[in-house]
Amino acid sequence: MLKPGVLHRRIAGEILNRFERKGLKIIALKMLRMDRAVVETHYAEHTGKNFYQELVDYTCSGPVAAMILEGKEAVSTVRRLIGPTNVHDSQPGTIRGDFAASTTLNIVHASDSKPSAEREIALFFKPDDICDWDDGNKGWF
Ligand code: 3AN
Repeated sequence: MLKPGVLHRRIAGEILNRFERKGLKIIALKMLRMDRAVVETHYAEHTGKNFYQELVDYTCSGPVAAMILEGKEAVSTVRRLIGPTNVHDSQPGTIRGDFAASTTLNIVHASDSKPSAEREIALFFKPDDICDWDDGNKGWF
């Protein structure tokens, strides 16, 4: 999920491009504004931490772009492309390493396991929103 800062900064294409050129396949994509209650549930594990309020406010501050990316080892591949949560550990070349200076405002969210991906996909998408397509590239990526 591209958080509001990405849309504000007009870098959505740049970030999508990184997933695409790696060979991940976009099978669903939508823009929406996240409901505050949903965001609070989503980040429930961080309730009470000193960055929680800023995190929730940021995530609700404008539109987000949610997507489903498909590919071999997609969860770990995406996590490597975005870089670690702490932006000071994020290497140049990763999305957070290149575009985020604040860990709380670290501009993207990515599921950290297959079960969390399944739960989060259900939060954003209906089955009809998912467009499974085959370009016949035979795994050349
Ligand atoms: P990730 O987004 O890398 O999966 P989570 O799920 O642990 O990391 O944290 C959710 C979000 O909470 C992060 N994307 C970041 O915005 C914020 N966050 C997590 N840990 C910290 C921290 N120690 N200091 C500031 N913000 C944090």
